[in-house]
Amino acid sequence: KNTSIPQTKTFGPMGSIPLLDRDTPTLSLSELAREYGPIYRFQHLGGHSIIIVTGQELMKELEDEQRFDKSIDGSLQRVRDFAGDGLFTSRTDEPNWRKAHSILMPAFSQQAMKGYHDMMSDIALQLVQKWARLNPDEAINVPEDMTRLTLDTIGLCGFNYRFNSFYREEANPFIQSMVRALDEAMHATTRSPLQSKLMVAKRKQYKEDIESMFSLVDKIIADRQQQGDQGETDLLARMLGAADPETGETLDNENIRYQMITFLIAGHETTSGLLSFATYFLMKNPSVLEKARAEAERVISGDVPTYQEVLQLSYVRMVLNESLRLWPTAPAFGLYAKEDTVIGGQYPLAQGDEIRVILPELHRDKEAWGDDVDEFKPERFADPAKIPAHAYKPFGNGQRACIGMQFALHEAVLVMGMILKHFDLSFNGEYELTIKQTLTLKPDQFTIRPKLRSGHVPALAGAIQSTAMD
Ligand code: FDE
Repeated sequence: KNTSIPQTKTFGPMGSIPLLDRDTPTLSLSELAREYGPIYRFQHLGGHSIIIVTGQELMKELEDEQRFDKSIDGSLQRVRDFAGDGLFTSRTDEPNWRKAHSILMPAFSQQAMKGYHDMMSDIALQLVQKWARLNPDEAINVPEDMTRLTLDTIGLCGFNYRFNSFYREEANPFIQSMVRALDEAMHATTRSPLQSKLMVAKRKQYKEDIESMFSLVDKIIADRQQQGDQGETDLLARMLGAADPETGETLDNENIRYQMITFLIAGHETTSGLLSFATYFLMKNPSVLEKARAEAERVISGDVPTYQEVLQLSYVRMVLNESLRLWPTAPAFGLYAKEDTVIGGQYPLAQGDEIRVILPELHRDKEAWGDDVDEFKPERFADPAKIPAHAYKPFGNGQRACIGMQFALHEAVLVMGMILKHFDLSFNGEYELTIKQTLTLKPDQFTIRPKLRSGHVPALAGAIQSTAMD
């Protein structure tokens, strides 16, 4: 028997929008799930509605790719203004999705991480050396430094380009444009068309930001094409050279531009948020911190872990997994029904219905995780067979899941291992966790005082040596 889906309160033409905190819409949707349950209909502007899902039983059904596919609506549709038909923002039926997916999958395999390891170490050392050289009264803004790290890492591994963010006080101009454009893409969806028209200055800024992103990446592409193949093994080399095994075609320059912007967006905000939350959780949970540190000390022989040692940091990896459970930094993904169907044995969906899976709530489903859902317990991930897969989707689902997962985890384990080995961490005064949302989540205003544990500043010489011994 069919039941209708619970529906949120509405406010005339504004629909249910007034129920959202515009700066943290995903957190508001999480809270509404506590009121309306694991499935509810949220009324958007102009009679458009989306179905919010936050429970594992329903998620299990949404995994069926015969009936559901990734949807590109709302903010993602806006992000297409600058990420075009790149992997993240293309529909599954657009030719460039499958083409780029086949061409780029090998570049993100566990095996491929060997090729990025030294570049990742290079940037990780920049962070560690900065922290090692602080004066005793200086504090570090964690999300800011993690963003420097992750942006520089994807820049170097992706395009052999150095943003050199550790040499700048202000965020790199490219990042300023990107952050503003993402912020605009998020906020624009909760504005009426009239409100948007009135925001002339915002629109002008948005246009300029997009142009400046395009001009940076187009220049990198042009420079590389001019210079010719010099044996680079980065993503750009693969995009310029590799052909799709199915069609024999390569990616065109416009699509490469979109992929580069996509990797810069997807590869740095999400991973920097992950590292920031993980740092926070370690500091809040001293017994976890001690266990992770003991592992880092046992496993990492030099100043910088080798590729093999990163694979051995399994507890650190569990810490990151648990951090992604409580605060998945890409906090939601969208699907649509490909046909009329029923889910949960009772909720009818019409073809084209839009669904949004809200991860912070899904990851707190008590039926899946137990009553201690709000506690930080990396041990939940000790046995892969015991992870409730339908209630854990920090990297999305199915064929449209994150292509950068191994990349993000290798980078994050490497850096966390080094931080654990080399620093004692303390909060810079009182800190109460608050969440900042752009399209991704991060801890807001989170500052710490790292203190070098030995008198010795970790050095690149150690890194080269330890890699050579591998
Ligand atoms: C994707 C992704 C996802 C899905 C989304 C949807 O569905 O909408 C998710 C959830 C994610 N991703 C998440 C994440 C987290 C982290 C830390 C990350 N992520 C990282 C990264 C890095 C890189 C490079 C990346 N990432 C990338 C990416 C891409 C390209 C994508 C799309 C795919 C397809 O094909 O679709 C993603 N990522 Fe991520």
